[in-house]
Amino acid sequence: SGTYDVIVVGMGGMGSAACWQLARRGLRVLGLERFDLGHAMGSSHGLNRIIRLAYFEHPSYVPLLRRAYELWREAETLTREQLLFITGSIDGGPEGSHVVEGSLASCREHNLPHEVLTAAETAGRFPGYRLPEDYLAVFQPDGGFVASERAILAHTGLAIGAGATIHAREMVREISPRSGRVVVTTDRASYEAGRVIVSAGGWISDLIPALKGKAVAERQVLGWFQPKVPALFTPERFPVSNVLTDFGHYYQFPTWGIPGFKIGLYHHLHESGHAESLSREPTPRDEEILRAGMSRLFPDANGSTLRLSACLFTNTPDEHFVIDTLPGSPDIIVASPCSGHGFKFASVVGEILADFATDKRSPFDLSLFSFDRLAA
Ligand code: PYC
Repeated sequence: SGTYDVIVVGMGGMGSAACWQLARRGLRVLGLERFDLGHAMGSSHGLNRIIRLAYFEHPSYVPLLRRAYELWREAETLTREQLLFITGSIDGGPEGSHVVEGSLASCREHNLPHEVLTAAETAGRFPGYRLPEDYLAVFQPDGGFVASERAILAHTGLAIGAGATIHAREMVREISPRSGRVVVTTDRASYEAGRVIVSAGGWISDLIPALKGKAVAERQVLGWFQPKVPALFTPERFPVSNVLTDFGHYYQFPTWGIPGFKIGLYHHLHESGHAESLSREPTPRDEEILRAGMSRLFPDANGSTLRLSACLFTNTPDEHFVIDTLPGSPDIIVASPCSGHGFKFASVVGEILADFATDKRSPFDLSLFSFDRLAA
């Protein structure tokens, strides 16, 4: 048992960053994680996640991204570990598709350096890419990837260094507001805090019932393959990308860490359900669907399988995040249904959550992420 200023439930990308940001402000912080720290059951394993400024999902993410880059760099300086790797990013698809147009809208609204390339120009410049001939690619030089597994450990280390207490292998059963405080009951003890941040990813609706049916876990599979022409898929020659095609929305990374080309298919096989019910065991069908995209878009990567790994998206109906206080319980702060595109923001979301928990007005427009919109 114990009393804290803030308890953070879920030590993934967002939770670990929030613990650091709160502890560095001098607050008494407890971070709770039901699995091991840096586990492979959630949404951040598989070494890295894309970061990109040309945000096709909506231009209002761009100011958050700028701050996210700064905070990733600050964490790197403090931990002396590289977390951010810049390769450039590509958003590809048919002219007029939401990936290409959305990316351009963010570039134009926020004055981001970018180039629009034809498929032939893309292949000339980045020869791992073989986009269909009538496709366009928006190249933005600031894109790249965040070392997500490393980042969770780095944020947690910074949090501990700043005085936070972290308990892994402790499962939260209940979060209940009680006379101006919040009581958190776990399978081991019960704690009290002024504020509770719930960043429990795929498990969030178990703890926040108002999110049932609005934050739904989805199985996602990532694959690493031995490239047939390895030199085309190094971080120097292969920008990260999202490519929308009529056979799926694929996203890919250069070789890094695991010595293979990494590829995923957005919404994979559309398998949604409770986080516990979704298989983490990859199947031949998972591999087949990744190869279907790789063989057409990146044929020189399409070699033998090195690793397949299942993780979770936690999807809202409009695929925007939830970062807000819980309606009717202002001491409970909710963050994490990030619909598969949240990790890159973890650093800035940690800061935003710390602002919420300390009644500091966030400098960002967060209206896209309000809880209330989910009721509509
Ligand atoms: O943020 O680029 C991204 C991404 C691709 C797939 C999931 N997230």
